[in-house]
Amino acid sequence: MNLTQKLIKSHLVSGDMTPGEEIALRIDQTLSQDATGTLSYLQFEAIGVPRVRTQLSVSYVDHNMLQGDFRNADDHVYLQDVAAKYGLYYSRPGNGICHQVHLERFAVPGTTLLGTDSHTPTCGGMGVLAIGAGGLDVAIAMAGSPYNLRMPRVLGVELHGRLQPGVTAKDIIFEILRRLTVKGGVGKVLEYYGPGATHLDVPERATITNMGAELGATTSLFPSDARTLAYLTRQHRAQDFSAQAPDPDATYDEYMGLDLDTLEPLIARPDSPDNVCPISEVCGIPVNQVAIGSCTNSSYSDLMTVAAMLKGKTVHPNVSLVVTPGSRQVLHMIARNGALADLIAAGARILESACGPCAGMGQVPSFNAVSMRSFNRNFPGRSGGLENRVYLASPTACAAAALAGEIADPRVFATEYIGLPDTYLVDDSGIFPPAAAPETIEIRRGPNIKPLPTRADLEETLSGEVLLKLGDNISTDHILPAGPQVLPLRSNVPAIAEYLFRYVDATFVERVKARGGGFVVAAQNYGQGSSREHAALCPMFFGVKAVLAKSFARIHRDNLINYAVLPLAFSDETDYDALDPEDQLEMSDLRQRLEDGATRIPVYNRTKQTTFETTLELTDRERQIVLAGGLLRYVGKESGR
Ligand code: MIC
Ligand code: SF4
Repeated sequence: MNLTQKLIKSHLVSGDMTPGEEIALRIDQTLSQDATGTLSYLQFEAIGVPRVRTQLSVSYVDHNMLQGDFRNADDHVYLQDVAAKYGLYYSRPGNGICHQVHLERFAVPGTTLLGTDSHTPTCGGMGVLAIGAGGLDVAIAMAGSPYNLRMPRVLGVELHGRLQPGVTAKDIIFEILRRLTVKGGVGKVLEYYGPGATHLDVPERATITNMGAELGATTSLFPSDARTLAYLTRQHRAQDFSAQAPDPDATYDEYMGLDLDTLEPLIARPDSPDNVCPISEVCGIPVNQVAIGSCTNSSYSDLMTVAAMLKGKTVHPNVSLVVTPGSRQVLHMIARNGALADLIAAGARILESACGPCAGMGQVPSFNAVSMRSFNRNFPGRSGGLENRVYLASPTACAAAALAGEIADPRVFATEYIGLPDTYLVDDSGIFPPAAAPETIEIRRGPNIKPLPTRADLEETLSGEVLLKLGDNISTDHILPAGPQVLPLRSNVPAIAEYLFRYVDATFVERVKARGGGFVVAAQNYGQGSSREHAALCPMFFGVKAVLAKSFARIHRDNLINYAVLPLAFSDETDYDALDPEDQLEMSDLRQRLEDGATRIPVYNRTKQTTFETTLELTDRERQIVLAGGLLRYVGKESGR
């Protein structure tokens, strides 16, 4: 068996390990971040379990760090109290980005990890089966239930050779994105192996598995080996190490080979992480902003390498360079060893350890600017301005651009990649353990924390108009943007719903309210990107009961089902072409069809007087969830509440 299959087998609660079949996995650890966490814990509270039933659950605060008023700080207080009361560790604001800190302090090879964030696969860099999911799925895992998913296909990625100077792990994942595109990983786990993998340190592996999210993959995975032991030992956690490797005769459902010797520095152009080309093709484009950080590339090694490149030099006068260290550990270490002073002396603007500009939280570049970022996503509007042109590249390439004032070949500027330190500085004082006397904890809830909206049982007939017709690869940033205006509303669904499709069609909310619902139509890979379940919950809140698309991204599809919004796939993709905005659609006998186990749902187009067919491939459990009006109601019905 390959490593993915081994980890699945050792955590399998039920199901058949045939690709596409539903399986249920025991979840050892969960993580959450504040922007998705508040909703997840409100749901956990609604489930009514007194204590988390995982081996370890950690609640991080890293997204909503701009405290423009009381709302974000209120969420932090709520999360701190919930953690203390229900048995979670709480990583306080300033302690770092969830994925970076989890890798440093908590991830254990050979375990399963479910997180309320799409980049949870970061810990796959350490031999963890780490999966991103909606907050409700994570709440249910915290309550001790297994996580349900379809058995993925395993794509073996065999790495040969060695990265050349100035070429980094980021370029490996760019090359894979170039080959597979943002939908090429849907339904798959990418499992890395081969001689090239043995040369990569854990932080480099984590950069690759992190950005596997941009392929739409279920997760990505490296073995746990001598490199893992070296990392854990330096984190003073050698006791957490176990070797995790595929069997010698392992086979894969699919195969890809990659030669690191010949890889060159790559870059993703606006507006998609798969719009990849060699940096040499875009050298000379003037750059206005460079941002180094995010859960993809803000490790100690990343920032040390950047600091070495900038040491004794000055950032170009036309460039604003911002640096967000990934964790307090990273910031503390570079402060002590002088690298932070080198960054400051070069003119870098140092931000706190958090997601920062990656979630659009500040540092919006100037109008029409070119921003070059070491981040993982450059979807339109994510930087805070629709007109910006955002490029993604390695920290090394970003540092080169900061010096040159234009996109430049990092090999001209690069120094050697700086590997692991002899020892990491371990200070867990920013992580609070659960309370010893949970019964004494009163949970404080700010006035912006509103109750969860619910949905009734699935209706017999759905009817309404096509409110929006969208194209391929609509991301959750299109559906419900992030940024400082919107993120403080994550625990207030009625308020955040006002931003639904704001940058795609500013009239959407007005129209959906006037009609009391309707349908959204899209093409391939609808809902790619983040795990934010608000992108499913807010449409449900306004009465959108189905999305018709050519295909769906995994996490978003699950979120739609969890809120009983039907993800209907066109059985014949050309039917998409025949639909127009304002067409009146109708789906009848729905409950009956679902109860009969039907997978084909006919849709009558009243405007055009035609009928076409959609496919609703649900597992038995998903069918029950939809009929019950969503996962929370299904769980309530199951437990007789
Ligand atoms: C993202 O990178 O898009 C986010 C912001 O981290 C999201 C989570 C969220 O929307 O809160 C993610 O990746 O899941
Ligand atoms: Fe935070 Fe950006 Fe990572 Fe999302 S991708 S968790 S916003 S750093």
